Amino acid sequence: NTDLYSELKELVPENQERVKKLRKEHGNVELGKITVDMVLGGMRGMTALVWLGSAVDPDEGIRFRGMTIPECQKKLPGAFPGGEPLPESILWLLLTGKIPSKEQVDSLAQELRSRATIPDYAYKAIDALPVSAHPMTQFTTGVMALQVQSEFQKAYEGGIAKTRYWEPTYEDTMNLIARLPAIAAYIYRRKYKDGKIIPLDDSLDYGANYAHMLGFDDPEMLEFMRLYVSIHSDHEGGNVSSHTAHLVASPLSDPYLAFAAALNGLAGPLHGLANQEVLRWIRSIVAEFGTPNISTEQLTEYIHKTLNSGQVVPGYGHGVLRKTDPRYTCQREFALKHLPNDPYFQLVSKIKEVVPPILTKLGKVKNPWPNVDAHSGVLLNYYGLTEENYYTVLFGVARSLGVGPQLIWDRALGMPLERPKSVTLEKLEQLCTKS
Ligand code: CMX
Repeated sequence: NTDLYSELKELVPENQERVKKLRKEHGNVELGKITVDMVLGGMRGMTALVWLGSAVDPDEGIRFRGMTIPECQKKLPGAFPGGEPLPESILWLLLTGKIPSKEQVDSLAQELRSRATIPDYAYKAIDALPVSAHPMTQFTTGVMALQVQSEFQKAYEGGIAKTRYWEPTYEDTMNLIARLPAIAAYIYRRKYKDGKIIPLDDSLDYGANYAHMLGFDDPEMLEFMRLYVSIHSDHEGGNVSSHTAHLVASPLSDPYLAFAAALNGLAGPLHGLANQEVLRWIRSIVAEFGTPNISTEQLTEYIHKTLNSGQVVPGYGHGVLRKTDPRYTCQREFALKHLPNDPYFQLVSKIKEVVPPILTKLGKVKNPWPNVDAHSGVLLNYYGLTEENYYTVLFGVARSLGVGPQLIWDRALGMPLERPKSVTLEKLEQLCTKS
C-alpha cells in the first residue's frame, strides 16, 4: 500500500484481537504496586497507560516503535540520501509500526499537502486576539477554530457505530496534522513579521514546508526542521501533553478538542515551554557578562544565582530519563556538523559540563542531565528564528505526529473513558495508619 489509510485498515483487526486476548486471558495480572509516594508524587513510575508509538527507557531514552533516534536516522527515508528522517516517515512509523518506503512517504507528503486548506475563520479567530497574546494562546485558539470541521463530531451526531469510530478519528487527525503548520506559521508572521501568509509550496515535504511558511528557506534550516519535528513528535504516553490528549479524547472528544488541551499542557514551563525558558536563560547569562564567551567560574556563579533565587535550571532534569536525552545528543551532533563555531552553541556545550555536577550536589535532583529543550533554542536562533516565545509552538506542531496516531489507535482498540480513583487526604491518612 502506498496509502496510509489502507495500510492501517489491515492492522486494525489484528491489534483489536491482541487487546481482546490480553483482557480475556490476563486481565488480573498485576503490574506493580501503588505507593503513597506515587499518589502524592505525580504518579511517577506508575504503569497506567498503553501507548503504541514509543517508549522511554530511563537510561537509553526514546525508542520510536522500538527504534532509537540513530536507528531512525539510518533507516527512515529522508529528503535526500543520508538526510534526517522526514516527519512523514516518523508519522508512518508511529501509526503502523512499519518502516515506510520512500514511495510511501512521498505519497503521505502529498496527502498532507492536499489536506492543508485553512478555513478563513481560523485566521479570523486568531486575529481576534491581541498580537501581544502568547503564541501558544494563539495556537490553541487556531486549533479550536479548526475543530468546527471535525469529521468525528459529525459522524457521531449521525449515529456512527462504535466499531467505526477510528475512521473519522483518522480523518480528523490527518487534517489536523496537515493544517497545523499553516496555522502555526500564520501566528509567527502575524506576531513577529509582516503578517502576510506565505503559501504552502507543493514541492516541499512537511518539515520543510513549515520552515518555508515561517519565512525560512535556507536548506540547512529546512533540514533542521525535519529533524526537529521528527524528534519532538512522541515521548511515550505519560508526559503531560500526550497524556492530556489521550485523557481528553477518552470521553469521545474529537482529536481537535483533545489536541488543544494537550497544547495547553505543553505550554507549561516545566514541560514544553522549557525550550523558551532555556533560550531566555542563556540570553540572561550573555546579558550579565556581556558575552557568551564566559569562564567556568562565571557560569558556576550564574547557575547558583538561578538556583538561589528559587528557580529551576531550564532544560535539565526529567520525570523519567536518568541520562542525557538522546534528543539533546542528536541536536548536538547536528550543531557540531553545521555550526561548531557558533558562540551560543559553545555556551550550551559549556552549560552541559557545568550544570550536572551542581544539580547532583543539591542531592534531590533525580536527573541532572540535559533534556531535549536544553538544545533546540540555540539551533533555531542560529538560523534566524530568534523569537523564543514562539518555540513551544514548534514543539506543539511536532507533538501532533505522536499524539494523533495514538488517538486513532485509542478509538480503534476501543479504549474506554479514563477515570482513575481519587481519595481524600483524610482517607489517605487512614489507609496509612491502618497499614
Ligand atoms: N533545576 C533545579 N531543580 C530541579 C531541576 C532543575 N533542572 N530538576 C529537578 N529539580 C528539583 C525539583 O524541582 C524538585 O525539587 P523540590 O523537591 O524542592 O520540589 C527535586 O529536584 C526533585 O525533582 P525530580 O524528581 O528530579 O524531578 P521531577 O520528576 O519532579 O520533575 C522536571 C521533572 C522536568 C519537571 C524537572 O526536572 C524540572 O523542573 N526541570 C526544569 C524544567 C525543564 O527542563 N522541563 C522540560 C522537561 C522536558 C519536557 O517535558 O519538555
